[in-house]
Amino acid sequence: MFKGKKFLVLGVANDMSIGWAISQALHSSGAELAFTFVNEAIEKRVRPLAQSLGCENVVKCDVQSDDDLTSLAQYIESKWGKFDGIVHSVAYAEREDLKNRFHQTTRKGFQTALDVSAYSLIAVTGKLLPLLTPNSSVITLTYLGSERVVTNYNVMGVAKAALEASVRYLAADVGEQGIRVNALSAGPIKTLAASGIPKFREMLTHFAEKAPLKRNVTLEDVARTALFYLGESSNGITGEVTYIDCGFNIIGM
Ligand code: NAD
Ligand code: 0WE
Repeated sequence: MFKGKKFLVLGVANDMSIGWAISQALHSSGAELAFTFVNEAIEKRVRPLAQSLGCENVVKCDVQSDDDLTSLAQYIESKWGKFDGIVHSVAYAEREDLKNRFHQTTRKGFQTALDVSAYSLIAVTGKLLPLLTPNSSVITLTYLGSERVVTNYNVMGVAKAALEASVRYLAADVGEQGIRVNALSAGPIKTLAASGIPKFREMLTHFAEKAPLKRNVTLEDVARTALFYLGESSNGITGEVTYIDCGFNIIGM
């Protein structure tokens, strides 16, 4: 289905990452991949994972660095020339901002969360735009905390609101080049980004009790929907935020 197609994946940290689940699904469907890492600690995990798919395309990109974004574009151009899509699976807020009261969010914490988690989608898409083929697809990962208050999600909720709005403005902007931009809003999954979040286990239990499907969301659930949005099955869809949440968001009481 994706034979001969090439996708860049940002945000694989380990074998539990949502980005990795999407990468495995893409690989199984015949796609060629490239991966980025933010620092050396993550590089040590990403390289072996990439190699397990027979992939040598691994490059540093801290999305807070304009130089890294420029060298990422140069790397992709040298390896591939043109390519077919981007999986943006990156988010970060300072730990204190996911623990303190929301009114204690610092200017620095706000800037970091919004820069890494929202602006990076604009920057990455913009830098790579000349290399994206017509009919290519960009996806990003978001969370319900953008539109509903989720205890402790705090400034990340503000960042995800900015990310989802950016998806709409990007979709409107790059649509004339035949490029689509969509967000997948996943329910809670125990990944690295979820580790160390107080009471995450309890959140998963609550979610599985309340969600219409009476279970938690799996990495495979997200990966399957990601393939739909990355491929031609979704050719008429852009600027959307799609829930992959076992129906959790529809419940009032
Ligand atoms: P993860 O920790 O595996 O992935 C987050 C990635 O962001 C890591 O690879 C990390 O290295 C990367 N990153 C952080 N700062 C960066 C920077 N400055 N430059 C480049 N990369 C940077 O966790 P995950 O749960 O797979 O998260 C992936 C995406 O899914 C995030 O956008 C997250 O908000 C979103 N999401 C997660 C859940 C969940 O419950 N796990 C639910 C909905 C949405
Ligand atoms: O987007 C996320 C997590 C994003 C995240 C996680 C961390 C933990 C480690 C961003 N930055 C950091 N910084 C760190 O230092 N999710 C959707 C998962 C998540 O995180 C929560 C959640 C859910 C769900 C935090 C509080 C409440 C719910």
